[in-house]
Amino acid sequence: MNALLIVDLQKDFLPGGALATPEGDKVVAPINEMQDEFDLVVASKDWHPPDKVQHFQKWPPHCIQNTEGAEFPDNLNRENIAFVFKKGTGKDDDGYSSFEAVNRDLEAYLKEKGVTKVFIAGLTTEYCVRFTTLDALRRNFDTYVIEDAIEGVRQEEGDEEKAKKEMAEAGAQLIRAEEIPNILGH
Ligand code: VGL
Repeated sequence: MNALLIVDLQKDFLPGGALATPEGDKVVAPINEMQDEFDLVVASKDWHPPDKVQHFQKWPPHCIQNTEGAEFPDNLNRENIAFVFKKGTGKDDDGYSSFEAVNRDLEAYLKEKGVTKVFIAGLTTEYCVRFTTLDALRRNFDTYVIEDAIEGVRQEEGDEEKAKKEMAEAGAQLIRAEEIPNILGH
């Protein structure tokens, strides 16, 4: 079994949002198109309480529970999303990795369904995509990062490249969306 994991594709991370990636809106169309390829589609959301402590000293307040900024973009196809894993819900955690979700255990969920291959798309390359990918590898999933379906927050020049290199060196396969059918044997 294979799964697509859509990481933190939320309005606050899109251009105009509270913690915008400059080109985050570019990933929505490819993510819509690729969903049919997978046995399972799941998503994660950054889901912070308003009184979050340390994380909101590092970052402008974003993805606050039950606010518009925490919603998926209106043009994202949500029909196939089997479950939304919410993380960053504590007062003190950064909650960068989707595997930190507290409403359901992502690793157990995927393993119960027999998923061995995890394909990662979404936002942001340097933080939640990176931490989620490294955690997927630690949990022994065959882990693919879809390069044309992720975008960086680009705080510093070179951060995105550094993040991609770190993911590749840890064992992730960096692929392009057009390679997915081939990898899945379709
Ligand atoms: C993220 C920065 C701060 C992310 C979350 O979703 O990648 N980045 N919080």
